[in-house]
Parts: sequence; structure tokens; C-alpha cells
Amino acid sequence: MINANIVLLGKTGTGKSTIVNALLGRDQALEGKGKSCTQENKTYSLAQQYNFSGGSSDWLEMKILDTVGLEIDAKITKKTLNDIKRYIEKASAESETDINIVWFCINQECSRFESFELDLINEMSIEYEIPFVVLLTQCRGENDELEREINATIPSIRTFNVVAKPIRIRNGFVIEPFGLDEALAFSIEEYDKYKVKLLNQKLLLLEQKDKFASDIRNDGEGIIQKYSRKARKAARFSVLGLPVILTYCKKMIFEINSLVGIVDKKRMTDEMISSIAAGIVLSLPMVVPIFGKMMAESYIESIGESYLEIVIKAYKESISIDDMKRRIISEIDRRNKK
Ligand SMILES: Nc1nc2c(ncn2[C@@H]2O[C@H](COP(=O)(O)OP(=O)(O)OP(=O)(O)O)[C@@H](O)[C@H]2O)c(=O)[nH]1
Ligand SMILES: [Mg+2]
Repeated sequence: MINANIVLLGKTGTGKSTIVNALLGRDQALEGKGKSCTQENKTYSLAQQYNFSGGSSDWLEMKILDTVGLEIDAKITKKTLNDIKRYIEKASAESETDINIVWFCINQECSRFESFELDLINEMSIEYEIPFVVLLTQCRGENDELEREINATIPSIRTFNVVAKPIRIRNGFVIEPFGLDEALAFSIEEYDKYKVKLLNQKLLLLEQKDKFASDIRNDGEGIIQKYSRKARKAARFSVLGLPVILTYCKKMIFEINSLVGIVDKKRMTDEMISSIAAGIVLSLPMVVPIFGKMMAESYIESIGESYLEIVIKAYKESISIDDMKRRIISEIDRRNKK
């Protein structure tokens, strides 16, 4: 027997519920007209004989998770993603499940896919080690440009053109359903190979990250030393004091951020500096407007060192820049709450 979990994910209206119905062979999931339709994540079950392309056959037990369309509402998207993460974690813990795969739906008529979709695919597939395939849905014709874009951004990902139910076009012509069987056959028969490819990709990424992390550490130390020297100089003029030191801190954080590709948005540095400073200032024995040289130096250095450590950790653990920013901010929050 084969146990398979298929998660349908993608923006609203791309045709996730329609695909569920096509797989089930009956209209069970509600399909939308125009606006967001599926309101909560729901699992459907299907059991049937599966015929391998080689000729043999086996019993297939499928669970299909139909999800709320992404991006309608940030809160719902967050809940959808958390549910899916939990679902996947649980599914991969159950050793009898052979196949865990996400079918990421993109309307084939879209001219491009959005960066949040790309980040999501990268993040989730690498972090949770769950393979993704892309279904280009509601296919009325060729859209080479979209396929090329997808392959250029995520080279290893498989894409399938699909029509889940007949599409009526001009002059009474009808495009009959196609593509789902291929996507299913791939998901079942090529799963192991595809998953190994994903794991290798993750390994490579982690190795590369380790290498880059030591460069980041060296460059980061250089930046911290530079600002520590400046602070030492500035502290000679005691009237300048804290504001000058804080400006240096901001610049230092800005430069450390740029080492990992966070090119800022001033707001983010401000937000970071105030939460880091809050944590560190409170831990210093005295906060006085007049900085001694040593004091100024150690202030800059302790901020720099702890920030660099946070950034490197976030860099190693994250897949995308947004993910990294989130990790940095939440780590700072965590430390400040201690
Ligand atoms: N003819 C035809 N219509 C489709 C196909 N896929 C989706 N549609 C139509 O597109 C609309 C949206 O499809 P849904 O399946 O509800 O999309 P969804 O991704 O589940 O949307 P949400 O639940 O809002 O996230 C419906 O009117 C579907 O009938 C298809 O393959 N053929
Ligand atoms: Mg739906």
C-alpha cells in the first residue's frame, strides 16, 4: 500500500479546490467565483488502485489538504502556513506515510510569480524537507515566459501544465482536462529521487552558508573595530556623548546588515537599534550622558558583538532575506524579554 499526502497551496482562485474535486472524481470541495472561496484548511481522503507506468499496481491511500488561498489576508495566510507546517510535521513523523508533497498552484495566465511565492517555496521545501511541484493551472495555451521564469529562479522544481475541468473557449471549443495524472504519477513514482535531490540541495546550501558565515564573522569584526575606534575618539568630547554613539551604532548595524544582504529600509535599523540598545543599555552598570573612552568602546563592542552573533545565527538558519529579518527581530525580542 502507498500512503500519500498532497497539500494544495497557492493564491486564491488558482484552482486548488477544483483540483481536489478532479482527484476525488466528485464535487466535494467548494469552488469559488471571483472572490476567495475556501475558508478553512480541510483534508479529503481518497483510496483507489494505482497503476504504475511500469505495469504493476498497488493500493493508494491519499490525503489531500485543500488550503485557504494565500495572500487574501496576512493573518489568514499566517494561520494557513502554520496549519500546513503542523500538518507536514505530523505527516512526516508518521513513518507509514511514504509521500509528502506540496502542489503549489499558479494560474498559468499569470505573467509572473510573486517574490513571496518564491520565498515560500524555498523556505518551506528546504526547512521542512518537503518537495514542491508547481502546477500551472487553468492552462489555456502556452506560457513559456512564466515557465522560464520559474525554472530560472528555482531550477530544480518540476512544473506541470494542468486543466482540472473542461474549459469552454470561443466557438464552442472545449479544452479537456489534462496534466493531473502526470503530476500524480510524478509525485508517486519519482518521489524518492526528487526528495533526495532536495536533500542534496539543502546540504549544499548549508555547506555554502558555513563557508560564508566565517567571512561574515571576519568582516563583521572589522566593522565593529572601526566603529569602536570612532567611538573612542568621539568620547574625548564628552558633550557629544550618547547621541553620537547611537549614531555610530546605527551605522554599524546598517553595515553588518548589508553583509548578509539586508539593505535597508532605515526603519528596520531604527527598530533594531532601539531594541538591541534597550537590552544592552539596561545591562550596563551605568548609563550616563558622558561616556568615558573605555565605556564608549565597550558599549559599541558589546552591541556589535551580540548583534553580529544574532545575524550569523539567523543567516545560517534562514532561506530568504525576509525570513532572516524575522528571525533577527524575534531573537532580539527574546533576548530583551529575558
Ligand atoms: N473550467 C475550469 N475552471 C477552473 C479550473 N480551475 C479553476 N477553475 C475555476 O476557477 C475558479 C476558482 O477555482 P477554485 O478551485 O475555487 O480556486 P481555489 O484556488 O480553491 O480558490 P480559494 O479557495 O479562494 O483559495 C472557479 O470558478 C473554478 O471553477 C479548471 O481547470 N477548469
Ligand atoms: Mg478553494
